[in-house]
Amino acid sequence: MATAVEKWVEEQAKLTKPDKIYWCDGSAEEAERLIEVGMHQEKIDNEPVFYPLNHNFWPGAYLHRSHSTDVARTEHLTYVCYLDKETAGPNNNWMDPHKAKELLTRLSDGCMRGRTMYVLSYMMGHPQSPYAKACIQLTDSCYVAVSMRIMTRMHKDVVKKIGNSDNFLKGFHSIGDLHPDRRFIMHFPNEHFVWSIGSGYGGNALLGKKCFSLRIASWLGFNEGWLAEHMVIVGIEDPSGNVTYVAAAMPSACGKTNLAMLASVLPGYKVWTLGDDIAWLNAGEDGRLYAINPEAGFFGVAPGTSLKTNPNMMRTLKSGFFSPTLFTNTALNKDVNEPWWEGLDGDVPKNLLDWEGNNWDISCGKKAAHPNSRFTVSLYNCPTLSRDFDNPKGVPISAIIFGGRRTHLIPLVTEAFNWQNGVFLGARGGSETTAAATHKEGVLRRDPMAMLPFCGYNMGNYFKHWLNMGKKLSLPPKIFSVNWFRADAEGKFIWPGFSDNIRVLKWIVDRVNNRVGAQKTPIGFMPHLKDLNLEGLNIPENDLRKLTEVDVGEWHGEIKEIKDFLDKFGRNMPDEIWQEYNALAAHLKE
Ligand code: OXD
Ligand code: MN
Repeated sequence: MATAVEKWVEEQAKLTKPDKIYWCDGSAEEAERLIEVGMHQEKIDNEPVFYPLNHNFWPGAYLHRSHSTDVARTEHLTYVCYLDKETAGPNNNWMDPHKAKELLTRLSDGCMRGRTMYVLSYMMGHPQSPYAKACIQLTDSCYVAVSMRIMTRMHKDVVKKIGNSDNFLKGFHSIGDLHPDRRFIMHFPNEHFVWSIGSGYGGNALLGKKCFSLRIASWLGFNEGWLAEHMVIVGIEDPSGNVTYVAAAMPSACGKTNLAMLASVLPGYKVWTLGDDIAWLNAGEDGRLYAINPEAGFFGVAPGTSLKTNPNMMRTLKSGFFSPTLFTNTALNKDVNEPWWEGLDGDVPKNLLDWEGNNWDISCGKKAAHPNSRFTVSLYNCPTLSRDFDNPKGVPISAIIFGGRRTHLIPLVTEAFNWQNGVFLGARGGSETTAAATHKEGVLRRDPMAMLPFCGYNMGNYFKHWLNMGKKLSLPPKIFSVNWFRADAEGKFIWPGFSDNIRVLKWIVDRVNNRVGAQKTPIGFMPHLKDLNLEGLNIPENDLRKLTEVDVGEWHGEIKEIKDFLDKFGRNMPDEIWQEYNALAAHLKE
């Protein structure tokens, strides 16, 4: 008798009519074969899917160029489908599930003709973790199949583990004809199902990532009593050898990957990496909050990555221990066959092909690498990987950090008064937009907990759920906000960022361990400057003050905007958030 997995695969094959169905086993040999297929058989716009790079300097590395209209997440084509619109909330595009299925059935009919359907079976989370989820994704792209092997724990045994049950997350993916008019990333949270067609780009196509681990998982978490968050997980070791675990939420391209493997400038401090993008948070029996990273790889933004900004990522990319490593839409240094991007160490090479494969000249005024060009590389290649990365229980979180890209107003670091105040702090967060999604860059948008594009249900209920999680914890983490991006009058960043961010993390660790005091302000606790280790920095006194100031005049504009945003959620917005809002407004008046 066919299992639930087999039946589902058969149904999808009947609809999509692939030439071949291939069940991936997740092995290294198989990945090599799929790379060969991508170099010599499968094509995108008549171009190979993979180009080998110089393996002397970049072991196991390949370049992939995506379709030129398919280079970022397309939030306007991303939907969640519940029977009613209110469950989706104003933070999501909504479609009736019947209508969505009708539309996608039409678009998927015969979409894999002439192609291979790859069946990927994988775990999000360590297979032995009680918090892990078994998943099956179908795809007709060898790029996606190879990427998923890097990003997840892919193994043929997952099919055995699922056995005859239907307890698995289902993902259907086809590149379709790659036309943006026929591109949809459709989520059916109540069926644990994602249906994605028309894009081969990371966040739209690697369904284990944003689609499962955030949009579907956030809904599972809401119903099952846990949280799926857009967060880095790190352990911060202090000079006594004590490790404090921290989870930090930041919107795309705000430096989460750099934070995840920060090379400390403070002697005796070390950052251990557990994840750079997603955390699943569960209440432990001891009343603490435990985090696992459901992923096993990094899908990071290449531009700006260098030995100066992120030496540990450069080592990760050149490790070759777990192979392959993929580069997507970077430029290519023709002379030496190496990937290149803006911000990489050294001079700009003379003979570059841009991300579309055309000869590039610096005078053209365009970037050679796409601003959202990416690397896909295994976490096991990371020299700072935490020993607890594979711990099925996860790690106990002592601090939660919310960050954003704000050139004005938001101080370097603030600590919430308590859990409820911290949930409000996360809820009122905003950030200036970047190239990770297709929208105008540099515009301020509210992005609560950095989850606006990823919360798979009504955010009013999401805030309620956050408040309830706090009630389950007898030892809740402290909650902080950080902003590395405050600019001076000339628009230059005041704070050096990158490795120097350890100075702020140290203060957070000191607060968590009750080692330092703080000053109380209307928006939360802030450091006394004497408690921030600023040795070796040369920040003018005036600018330093800016990093920790609360400009009441400017805050009046901010809280008006916060109110407009919170109002959108109407009766779904919990009273506690309004209580916090009113308290902040009153404090600012005083
Ligand atoms: C990502 C994103 O790819 O947030 O991680 O866009
Ligand atoms: Mn992300």
